[in-house]
Amino acid sequence: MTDFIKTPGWLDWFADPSKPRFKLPAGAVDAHCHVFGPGAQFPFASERKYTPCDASKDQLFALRDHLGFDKNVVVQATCHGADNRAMIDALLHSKGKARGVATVLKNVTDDEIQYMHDAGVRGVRFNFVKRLVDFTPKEDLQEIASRIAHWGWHVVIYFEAVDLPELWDFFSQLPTPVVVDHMGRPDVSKPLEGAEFALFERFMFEHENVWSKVTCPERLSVNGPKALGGEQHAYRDVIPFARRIVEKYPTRVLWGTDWPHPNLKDHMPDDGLLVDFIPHIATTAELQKMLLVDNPMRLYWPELHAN
Ligand code: 0GY
Repeated sequence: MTDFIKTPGWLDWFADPSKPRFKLPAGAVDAHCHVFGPGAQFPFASERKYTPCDASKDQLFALRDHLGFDKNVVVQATCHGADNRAMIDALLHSKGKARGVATVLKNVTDDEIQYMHDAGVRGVRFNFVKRLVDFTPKEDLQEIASRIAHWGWHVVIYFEAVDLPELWDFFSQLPTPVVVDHMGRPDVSKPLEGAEFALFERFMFEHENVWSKVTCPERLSVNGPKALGGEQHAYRDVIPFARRIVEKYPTRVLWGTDWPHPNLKDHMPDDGLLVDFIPHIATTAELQKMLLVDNPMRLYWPELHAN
């Protein structure tokens, strides 16, 4: 058994989140969250760039129930590399209430893909955030994408806004639905109408297979979590960016908590307050139902989704 020592300064997830005031629609899906280990059972990968606290499947499912979600999409965290056992273990113990997104290497076999599919994996994640992963050649990713397309899976991409121009052509030829993490991480201190976010909007406009997670205000915000009263909400600087994407592309957006919130440096969000952020970016019951129920069900549980 290995004892892991957390990265210095690591912030643990919020142990006692508030009960959200916003009532989630029936069947809501937390479409971006992770499990970490526990390290003693599922050791963290040797190539990891951080060592987190433990965040088990049971703790994730308890949070799901506390917040009022019905289902989870568990995204493989980089601290586990391409060893998907902790994520798959969560899916297998979820009683059908979790689906997953894996990290795979080019040498993954068809049998392994089939095993993951049967466990509930429906996508792979390609990560271009340099502080999180080592470089993988684009040809390898291209090969993986064409393999997993046969299972009807999609590709989740994580990148920083400044890197979109360089990655545009590669993303454009992916043969599957493509889901962008956290709106491509816009710099929200730049204008909503500025060139950087306009490029991301153009990316969604020109590619009908591209979806976006309108997630992680706590990661993107410069204002931070303090609600200043009146109309000023926690993470208020992120609201216009997320609302723009929700309103322009209501059928291609997803929302998730990002629990247990890896690598935050200055504060750990109260997950209840994160749920209370949702009605500020999806302002009608119809938009909320698309964001939280219809869209994730179409992508992750199509067999249960009526239309
Ligand atoms: C996120 C964001 C981060 C980390 C990971 O897999 C990961 O390690 O995704 C990050 O550090 O920005 O979506 O959880």
